[in-house]
Amino acid sequence: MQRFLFSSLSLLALAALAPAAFAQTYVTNQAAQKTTILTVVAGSDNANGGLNLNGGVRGDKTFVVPLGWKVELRFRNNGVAPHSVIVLGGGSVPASITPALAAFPGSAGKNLVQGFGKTGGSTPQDTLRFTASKVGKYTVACGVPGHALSGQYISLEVSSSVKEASFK
Ligand SMILES: [Cu+2]
Repeated sequence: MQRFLFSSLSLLALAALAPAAFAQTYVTNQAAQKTTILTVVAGSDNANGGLNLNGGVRGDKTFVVPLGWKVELRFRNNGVAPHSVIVLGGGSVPASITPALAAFPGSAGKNLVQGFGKTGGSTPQDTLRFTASKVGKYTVACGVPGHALSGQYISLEVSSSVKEASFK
């Protein structure tokens, strides 16, 4: 009986810990430095046939970043198709995505059109550094032709009313 109780309690403890322990972390804040590290994983799961960023499709997930913070956006591709990343202005997604459409200096990734191939690891394949210098709604998109139009984009909001960055 004692053993059964112990096992049951252990399972309960594990169940309680599991969501926190295994949830993917897409945001790391360094508030003292007014810096946030955002992770963007293309094809993180099978949503939209893999045409997603962090599982988000057509702007249904959003990073919120405090106005004036420095952003380090770490990108990697977990999907089968090649993918890339750029932070664009808000509004409708353009058919042709070029570095000139970057919303902030430094917010265009490399290999925009050809993309990066799948990586098995967690090391970023591309790192974007920019300052969230203007309040507004922006789009984080894949630059490979057709991908954003097919829904491979999420949202990024720069806000003057939040104290740290988040993803939801
Ligand atoms: Cu893509």
